[in-house]
Amino acid sequence: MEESESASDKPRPWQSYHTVYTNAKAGMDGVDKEKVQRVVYEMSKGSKYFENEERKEALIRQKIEHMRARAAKLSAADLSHYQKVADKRILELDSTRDLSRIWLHVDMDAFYAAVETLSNPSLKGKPMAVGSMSMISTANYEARKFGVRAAMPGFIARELCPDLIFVPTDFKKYTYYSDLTRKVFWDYDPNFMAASLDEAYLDITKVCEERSITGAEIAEELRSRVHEETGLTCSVGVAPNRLLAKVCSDINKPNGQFVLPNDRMAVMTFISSLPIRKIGGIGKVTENILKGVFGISTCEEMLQKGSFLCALFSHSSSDFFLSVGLGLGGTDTPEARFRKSISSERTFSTTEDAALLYQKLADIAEMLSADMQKEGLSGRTLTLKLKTASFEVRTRAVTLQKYISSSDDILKHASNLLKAELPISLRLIGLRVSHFNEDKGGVLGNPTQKTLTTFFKSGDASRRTGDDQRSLGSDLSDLHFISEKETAISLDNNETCHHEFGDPFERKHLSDIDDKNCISSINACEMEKIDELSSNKTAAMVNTADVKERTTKSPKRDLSRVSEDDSSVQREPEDSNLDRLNKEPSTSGNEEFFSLNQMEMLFWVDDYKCSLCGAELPSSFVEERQEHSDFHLAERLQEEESGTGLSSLIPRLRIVPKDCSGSQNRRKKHKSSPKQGMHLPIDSFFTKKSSGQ
Ligand code: TTP
Ligand code: MG
Repeated sequence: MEESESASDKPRPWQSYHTVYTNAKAGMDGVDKEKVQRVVYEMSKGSKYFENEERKEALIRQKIEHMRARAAKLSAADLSHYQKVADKRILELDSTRDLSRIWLHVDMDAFYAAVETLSNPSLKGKPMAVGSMSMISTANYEARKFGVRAAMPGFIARELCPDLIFVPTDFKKYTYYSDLTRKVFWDYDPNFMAASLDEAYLDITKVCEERSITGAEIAEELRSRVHEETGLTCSVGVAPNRLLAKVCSDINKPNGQFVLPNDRMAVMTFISSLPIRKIGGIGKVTENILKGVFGISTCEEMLQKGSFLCALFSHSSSDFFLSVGLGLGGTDTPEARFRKSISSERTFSTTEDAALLYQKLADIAEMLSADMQKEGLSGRTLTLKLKTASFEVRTRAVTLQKYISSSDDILKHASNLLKAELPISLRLIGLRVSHFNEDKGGVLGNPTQKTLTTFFKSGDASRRTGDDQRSLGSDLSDLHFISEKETAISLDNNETCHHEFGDPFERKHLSDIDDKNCISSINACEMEKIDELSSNKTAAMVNTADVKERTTKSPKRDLSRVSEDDSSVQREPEDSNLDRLNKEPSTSGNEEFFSLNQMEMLFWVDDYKCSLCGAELPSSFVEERQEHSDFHLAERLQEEESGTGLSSLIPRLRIVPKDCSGSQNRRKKHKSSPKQGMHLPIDSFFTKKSSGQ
């Protein structure tokens, strides 16, 4: 009894040490969380990385105290006033609820790991991770049982799971499989929004209506089609908006689905007990602050604490929190004015009757023409999409001398395209017109560029971003359509599309508060600082865009201009954080900060590879990217301290041991950390690696 008491009295410092990789992912429910935290803590302890994490934690604690003090100062009259403000805002927000759309979020299961297992079936059933000793991209579900997960340094993962097999990343392979999945997504929503290589948002409202079929049935069908096409499994969430659909896709992972009906009560019940961290846009810092200051753990509590939220946060942040409490999220589809194409398609019972096929074509041409005329569009490229009885998808396109919009013109050229394919047995015909007449159609020459410029200049970044995002959504889907055979282009563009998702609150919230950027999130909580932060951020973004511009010269990149510009926005967290690190007064007074110039060296080559070490980290993994830049920050500090200084600023590819058996690394570990005994300080690992090059 005495013994157990003293054991439980022992300090457990690891309990308050959280990094992105101590946060559970799907498949980690039964994991001994405390053990993982302890291992991570002990292996990081004493390193600069660790110190940096602790510094961030200290800033959060400071922020929490500061906000608590501000909350305590609110008088009864203040609170009653803000309660009225909150009640009014809740009603207003609730009145914007749109239950008319059905959104589907699809996310591949253990994507990179599953692809690797497909090409090497001997990996099946064994714990494995894709990545290297310094960084893991993902782990399969067997490895997750040990607490191993994406973004975790590989040497920590091996400590948690000594039998872990490491497989190096092969991005081309993942791109190939991603493209196969996208062909399936396209069939359900040609304007689908790819959020990363392995995830996408689809508006399935139309397909459900046309086929008189439920969202659940579409989800089943889509999952089995993805499996047929790729041999991989995915999980799906169906909900009235994108924010909820994403939460839902994670519920029955792997190889499962969860449907939230388009019903207000169902949404409110669902959201009532949902932990806030499950919401995209609420990361570690926001979670800590909301919990620490207001005791908010579930989405419903956002509404209960509405008066405090309205009193202490900016409008956009409090709007975001309240809409989370109401289960609201983005439901809109790309706006026509930014469209680069317009399409119409029809699915029918398989037929090879040519007369019937021409009749279908005429109907579709009629519908398309009507839509185009409604929006005042005319275009020069006509694309015919056919899906054969055996589900093969073919596209045929023609670019004309003149712009067309009438059903007669559309039908004439579409018939020529179809004629060349006959005889054929089809189950779907689609027509798409692109290459719009800019004078007539109100479509900007380069909408993305213009809107991004506006974004940079704008003080009202959140609203503008919403517009940008929409423009990206439609541009990208268009390119995706055109480029069924041009994987690289389609990938680049779809890859960036994740900006689209989320409502304006979410975006604004992400840029202000999320823990992908500890420093900005802390400042963001102070309403008075928000504007200043936006302008810092803007400067950092422009700066990075320049860097990127200078480093991407290949002709192909021009085609993916959309993604380049956009990626500057994606890098915003790292850069703005680093920029701010430079400008923020240090809390301890004697901390070292890197100059922006130095940290500009860290950017994402082709939008997924770290310029400093070559680690592959897709842009949608905002938090993980933040962790990764912190990783380099700590590395720099370590090198500066040990005298290697600026040499580390030269971009290089980290040499990852081919043999991942770990013996070599273990030797290094012991050698490099004699005082630590069992522990491997992260920096020793870095130092060893650097010196080994
Ligand atoms: P996720 O969808 O987050 O993870 P996953 O598909 O491996 O597993 P699951 O969805 O079943 O939970 O990420 C998709 C891919 O993106 C992942 O396979 C590898 C890559 N990735 C990274 O490269 N680094 C990261 O930090 C993360 C989280 C993912
Ligand atoms: Mg996934």
